[in-house]
Amino acid sequence: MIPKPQPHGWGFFICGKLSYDYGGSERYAGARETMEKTRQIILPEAWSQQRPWLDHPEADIDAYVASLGKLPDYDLQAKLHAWKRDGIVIFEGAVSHKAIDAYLADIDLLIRNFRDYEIPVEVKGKQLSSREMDAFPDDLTGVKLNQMHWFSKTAARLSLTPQVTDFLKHVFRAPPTVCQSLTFWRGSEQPIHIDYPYVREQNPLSFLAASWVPLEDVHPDAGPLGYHPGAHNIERSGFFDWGEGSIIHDEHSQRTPMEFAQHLWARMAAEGISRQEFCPKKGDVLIWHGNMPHEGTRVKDPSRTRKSYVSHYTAEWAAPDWMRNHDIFGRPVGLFENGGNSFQPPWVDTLPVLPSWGRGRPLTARTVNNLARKLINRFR
Ligand SMILES: O=C(O)CCC(=O)C(=O)O
Repeated sequence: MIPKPQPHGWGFFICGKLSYDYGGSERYAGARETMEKTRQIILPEAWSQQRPWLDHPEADIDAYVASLGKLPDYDLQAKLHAWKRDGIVIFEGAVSHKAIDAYLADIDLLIRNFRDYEIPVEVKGKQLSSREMDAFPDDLTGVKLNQMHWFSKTAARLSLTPQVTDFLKHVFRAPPTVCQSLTFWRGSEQPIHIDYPYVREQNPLSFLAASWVPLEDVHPDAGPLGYHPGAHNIERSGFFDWGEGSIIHDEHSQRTPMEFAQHLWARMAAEGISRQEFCPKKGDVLIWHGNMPHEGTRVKDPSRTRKSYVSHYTAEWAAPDWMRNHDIFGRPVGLFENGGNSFQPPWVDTLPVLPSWGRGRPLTARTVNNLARKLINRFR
């Protein structure tokens, strides 16, 4: 008898970040094994020694751009200078409304049929699988959908917006690979933080960036994204010691995310760096550096939504092995377009995905095995 798959608590996503509290399911043994291996103290040198080229003071952007044969359809040179100076770039009107609407339709479908899926959802801080939920809150307050790029092709497509993948290719000097995604319906009011202590599966740690795509025009009272231009420079943000000198957060950390926020507030004040708010139009996209302090600002008008989709990326070669997945013909599993990668990791092979991925599932060792077991069971 094949045991019926049990919905997973997806406990290993805390605040939408990968954490070590992964729950006990055998189905995610691969994820668990990898994460145990990565349980370690990471010292500031790990950040400083191997950084993307633009983070080196002597990075010569003009020479780099001059060395390129073909230039993209935007001002790459100006954008790279802005990245180096501010740690933020904005592309206006870069995301197609059609692509956004297709993703909103997928979210709508998920919300109407959430028990058909095992999507990691956070509701008011509680981590759940969509299958175990009683209902979504009516106004979707406090709802965050995690890793939708695994389950929805339209989400993966938003992660791989052409100008974003192209720009990140120059930042990393390698194809960007999505390592995490978060979908918010309303302002998150998340205190100021930097991503790498939490999004830390990439090696080296410093090969990290994120894109923030509004799924609608963002009103200033809806709790826009806040960021601190120039604070991505490690000299200005400083390192935060989570305990024993480690710069990453895990279940052994002796200090809390709120202490981290206090450290960052103090650093921003000492450096005289003020906060800017991003109130974009649908179709704009903001990309931030992996060391950029950012936050969800206060929602002044709780009746307003602030639908947004965030992707975190690393360089192709820096992505952890557990993320990579190939079918029995050796083809990568996921969405690979515009020079970027969005893998569906192996444990998603046997989970239900939204129809936007198409009907068939990839023929991986896992799906073939699963099929064979189902057939044997049927004729037994
Ligand atoms: O959109 C927000 O409010 C915050 C997003 C965020 O902090 C993140 O994705 O790291």
